[in-house]
Amino acid sequence: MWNQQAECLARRDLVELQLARLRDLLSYLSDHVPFYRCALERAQAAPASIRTLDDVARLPFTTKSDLRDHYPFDLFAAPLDAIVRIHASSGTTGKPTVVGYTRGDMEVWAELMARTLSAAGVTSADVVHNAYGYGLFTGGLGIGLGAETIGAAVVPASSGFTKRHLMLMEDFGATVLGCTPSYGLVLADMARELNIDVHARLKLRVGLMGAEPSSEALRAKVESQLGLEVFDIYGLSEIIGPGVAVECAEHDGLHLFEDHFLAEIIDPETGDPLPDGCDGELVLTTLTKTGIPLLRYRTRDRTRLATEPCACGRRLARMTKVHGRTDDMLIVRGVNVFPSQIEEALVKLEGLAPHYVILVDRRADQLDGLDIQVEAKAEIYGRGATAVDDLRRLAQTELHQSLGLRAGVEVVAPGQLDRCEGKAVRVKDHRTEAMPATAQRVPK
Ligand code: DLL
Repeated sequence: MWNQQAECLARRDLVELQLARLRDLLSYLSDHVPFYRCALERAQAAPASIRTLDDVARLPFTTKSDLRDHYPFDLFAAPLDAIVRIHASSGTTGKPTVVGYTRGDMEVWAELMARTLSAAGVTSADVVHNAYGYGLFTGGLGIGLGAETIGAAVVPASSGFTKRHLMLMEDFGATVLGCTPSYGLVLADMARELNIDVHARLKLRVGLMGAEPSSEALRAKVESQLGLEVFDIYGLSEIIGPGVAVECAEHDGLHLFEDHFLAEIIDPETGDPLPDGCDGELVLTTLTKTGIPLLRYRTRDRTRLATEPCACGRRLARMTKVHGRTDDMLIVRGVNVFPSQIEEALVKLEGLAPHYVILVDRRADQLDGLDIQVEAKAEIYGRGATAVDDLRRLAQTELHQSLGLRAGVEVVAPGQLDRCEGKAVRVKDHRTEAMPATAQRVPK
């Protein structure tokens, strides 16, 4: 264990620590973030009035749209000259959700990532091939930070170039692979296609795989094909990035780093807290962050919490694998995509009618496919194939720019797509059909 004292703290002591940190957080937010000062005043939630952790239910929630409404820096609690890193993830409009880290936050993140990697059995003797994207996404830099903190050798390979990953992993003797579970399968399939005997030529033993929901069936496949043990890692950029929760060798839920994050499960419809063991939406409060601390952040991820001690010795609560979302966010090839972003990109183009369908499926190469069918306006369609094809290419470029992801576009004749009575069914996600009900990827 990287930090035995924190991870094995008796629950009574942990609750006391969380309560003290929560009160400090409330004072800090009132002093530094006008948005929270007003929200806490409205809720009449002075720090001293928070006597037990149950009182957290009186505090206001924070949502992704609060971050969007305060784009880019208005929810930051620290001035820009104290911020040393900025990350972002996609929001429901073209504007991303932005987070800033102070030096202290980077230290906390390094510690939590070291704890994450240690829980998966990574040590300074390992070579960590990191195929998560480096950039605004927190995956690449976060995993890299943890590996360096532990003293492992990190290979910042970043995403893409599947064949090159296989070559580097073999040549550098990688023992740990970091990537999304779906990309793990892509690597395994590519190895098979190239006749690379993974078990003989690669030394992989641990997979750090998260950033998207995955089933136990997918885990088993990746484990047998790549010859490694998969550890599910969970996190979100708004809270810190990866480093929120991780599986230990027991693989009986993901340990949540509760000394830094206060977790609740709520009913997504009513917002009411639910008892341990109930399925609902995970809500997280950052207890130690100073750059952009968040109070009761609605993750929209569905899971359950258990607080019984784990056989590994950790006393931290465990969450079950995330098995869905309470909003319509899709995760396509590891990228968060909101249907509203697609609609916005399409309606910008004069020649298109506002009738479209979003199709998501798993292609033969195991990567997620994203295709959009959209109707042309009659006057454009009447101009013939070249005009329609020009429009298709324009739509493809617009979508690529807005989503940061390539999507196939088919421009169809006016009136060709089904019209729905009532709510339009815009998203057809065929990936869910191949998954057990407990591990659906989307709609989440
Ligand atoms: O995905 C952070 C991360 C990077 C986690 C690398 C693990 C590994 P975002 O891009 O902000 O951050 O996306 C966060 O992804 O709310 C979940 O819906 C989903 N997600 C993340 N990890 C898991 C997981 C990163 N292990 C959103 N299982 C979250 C299921 C996950 N869903």
